[in-house]
Amino acid sequence: MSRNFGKVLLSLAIPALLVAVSLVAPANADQAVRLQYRTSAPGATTAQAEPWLQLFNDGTTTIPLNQVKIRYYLTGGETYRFACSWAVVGCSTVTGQFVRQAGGDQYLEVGFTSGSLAPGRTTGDMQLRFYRSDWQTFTQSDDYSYGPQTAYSNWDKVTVYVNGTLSWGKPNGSDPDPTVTPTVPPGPGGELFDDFTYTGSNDPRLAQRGWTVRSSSGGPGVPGATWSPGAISFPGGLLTLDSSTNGTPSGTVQTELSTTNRKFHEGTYAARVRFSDAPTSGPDGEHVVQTFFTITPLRFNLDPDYGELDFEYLPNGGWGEPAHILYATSWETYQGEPWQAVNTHTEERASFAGWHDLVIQVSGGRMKYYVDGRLFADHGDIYYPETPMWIMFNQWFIDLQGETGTRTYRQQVDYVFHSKNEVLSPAEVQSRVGSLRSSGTAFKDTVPNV
Ligand SMILES: [Ca+2]
Ligand SMILES: [Ca+2]
Repeated sequence: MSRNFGKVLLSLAIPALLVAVSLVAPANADQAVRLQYRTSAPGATTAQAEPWLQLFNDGTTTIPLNQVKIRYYLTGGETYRFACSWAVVGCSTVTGQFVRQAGGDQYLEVGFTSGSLAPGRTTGDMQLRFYRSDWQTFTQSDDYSYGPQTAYSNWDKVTVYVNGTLSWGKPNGSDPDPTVTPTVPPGPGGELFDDFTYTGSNDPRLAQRGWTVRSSSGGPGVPGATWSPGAISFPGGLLTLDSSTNGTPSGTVQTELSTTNRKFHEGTYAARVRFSDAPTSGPDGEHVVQTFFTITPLRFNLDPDYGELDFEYLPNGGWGEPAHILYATSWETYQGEPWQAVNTHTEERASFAGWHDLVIQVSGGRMKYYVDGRLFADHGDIYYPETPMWIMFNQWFIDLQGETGTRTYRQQVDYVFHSKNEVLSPAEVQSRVGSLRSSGTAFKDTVPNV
């Protein structure tokens, strides 16, 4: 379905929904919600705002929490990051995003991915916090929703919407009418799509379209190995990485394609990737790593603004694993010497040879990794990326097994897709890519540089 068609359906559906609501559920009597607020950081200026909230259902019907949005209004357009410190309902079900309003202000919109609130019940404590992305102190006393009270009481300067209807509180003046398309929707902020229809790694369109074919030496992989543009090709519109080794470092060729611009942060990442268990030629058994990932530079050891989200397939094991294994790994940071990794991972010991649809959603403090539509990993917390990243594909060798004869491993990628600031399900990604292809689009990049 094209995006325009979807918008038409949405605009038709809203009036019908309003009619239904006004006939069936008058005056919100059945869904009376009430919000209490306190802060645990009451200072007028602070390094971190700490609004604690609890939501009450004073009505007579159960409210699915995924229909609830809580808005906390801020003054000014600074870039903030949201975090959930602790919640009775579980921080993993609590989302937060900042929505820009007309006039230059913004609100934090808190939502829920699951759960429900029965009549007479409360969510209990939700200990939330947010801070400036540069960790500078800021003035919170001018924020509309802020109050200095450190004990819970009803607070109408934080609003609650149920199914898009204002159900508690008084919005800040420039709050968009929730029944109308927002002035600044939290929707897509640009798309990248590449079907990899290039003539070869020396095709000048690669650089024009923001790709770097790696030739510079260095890690990861075997020290002394060559990163070779000549081992990257595009037969039939498939990015093809042919990494090989003759068993010696100087005879080892690794491959990498990276976006040139580091501009990808929150949103949805997707690629259709073909992993392989066996070499296309030569003896098998090398500890090869086949990847789709995002990454930032490490400015210094244990740089907290480092970020990396990996799909890594090891067809022959490695890192102490005896056989094929797929990892999804999310990095807070690391240092090289002595080696210290601050990361979390999910693994599955199975063969993933063949084509797979890989998706990573980055939003609201969570990173969800999907393989062929199945949720493979769900990470968050300190591992959430703080800054924009590059998108990369590479194939490299952890170490060498001492076989003789040259062996070549092949990883292929059919397409890469990213939608900035938009969470798309794997099925929605398929639909979006299908629409791009049916409109004859082989490449598109509307993701702004940052
Ligand atoms: Ca980090
Ligand atoms: Ca393709």
